[in-house]
Amino acid sequence: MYLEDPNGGLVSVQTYLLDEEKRFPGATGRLTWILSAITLATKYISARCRRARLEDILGSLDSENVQGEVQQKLDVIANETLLRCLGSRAGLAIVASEENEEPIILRTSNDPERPYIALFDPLDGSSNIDVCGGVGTIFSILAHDRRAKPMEKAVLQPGIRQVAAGYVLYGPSTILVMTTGNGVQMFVLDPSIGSFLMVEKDLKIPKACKSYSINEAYVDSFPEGYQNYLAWAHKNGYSSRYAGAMVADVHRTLIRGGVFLYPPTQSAPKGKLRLMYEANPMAMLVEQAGGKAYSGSERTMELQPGDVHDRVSVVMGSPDEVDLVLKHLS
Ligand code: AHM
Ligand code: MG
Repeated sequence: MYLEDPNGGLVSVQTYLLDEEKRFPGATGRLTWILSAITLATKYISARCRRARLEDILGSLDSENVQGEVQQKLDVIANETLLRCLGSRAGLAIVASEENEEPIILRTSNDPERPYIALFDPLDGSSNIDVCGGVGTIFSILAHDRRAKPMEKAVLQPGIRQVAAGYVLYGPSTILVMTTGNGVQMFVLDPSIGSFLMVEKDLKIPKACKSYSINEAYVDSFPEGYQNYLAWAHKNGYSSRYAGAMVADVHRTLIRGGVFLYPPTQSAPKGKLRLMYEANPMAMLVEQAGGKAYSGSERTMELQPGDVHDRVSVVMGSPDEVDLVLKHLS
């Protein structure tokens, strides 16, 4: 059910953001304008995902992305859509995508009118689209650091410096979950009016839930602590849920509780997921909802990235469940 404002009006994502701006007397509206580029792009991506089979845009291309991974046709469409929508917005100095080798500098001048950086994973879990499974877009907004030299290095900031983060899940409905550092809000796209409407304000993750989300097929190549945790969970009445798309798995974890894990493996010794495009924005959401997010023994959002495509291990979710995992890792 839609939430209403005190006057009985619907709360769209734009209404919410304009209201949020009022909390900051000096607000310029630039962040709102950037976030509205993301809602525009994701509405378009949502429509393309829904028609993917009909438009023959399922499956992979012959090309690989910067990380040597096969690109899906929709990866490329989603990436171009976000770059097009964000690239024209005043307020952005740099845009970085999981699909592009280098961050894109939108203005080489250190223009003070462009105080933000946007990073995104355009279509996370994209191979799920072929089987009509959930996929999503993940985004992170940082304040631009104009002192950085060369300028691309300005993106290399720890997650605690994010000013906004969120994801859009393209599932049975299209859902936007986001934070600007003042709690987590959830919106559902009403396709009949083309607008994201608020359905939950200040979302909180359950404190505990006996559920874990992990690709357990790799158990033999996880470090011992994760193997011990899983053996302990088996004996203690846990259930397992894994969609294979981080957005879908973290969304379920936020709503139902539990823990989402992607440990280091022999083939990905640092972990598979990307710190800046996936782990940090999800960590900000989970923490803002009252949960915890760690990479090994370190809080994910305190890690200093060395490269924009850095990978990390991930343990995030309900605070009590994350503590139980960490206990087995120590
Ligand atoms: P992608 O960004 O290339 O789609 O990869 C990230 C995805 C995540 O959505 C998901 O959690 C993970 O890869 C699944 O990996 P695996 O198939 O190894 O379980
Ligand atoms: Mg991804």
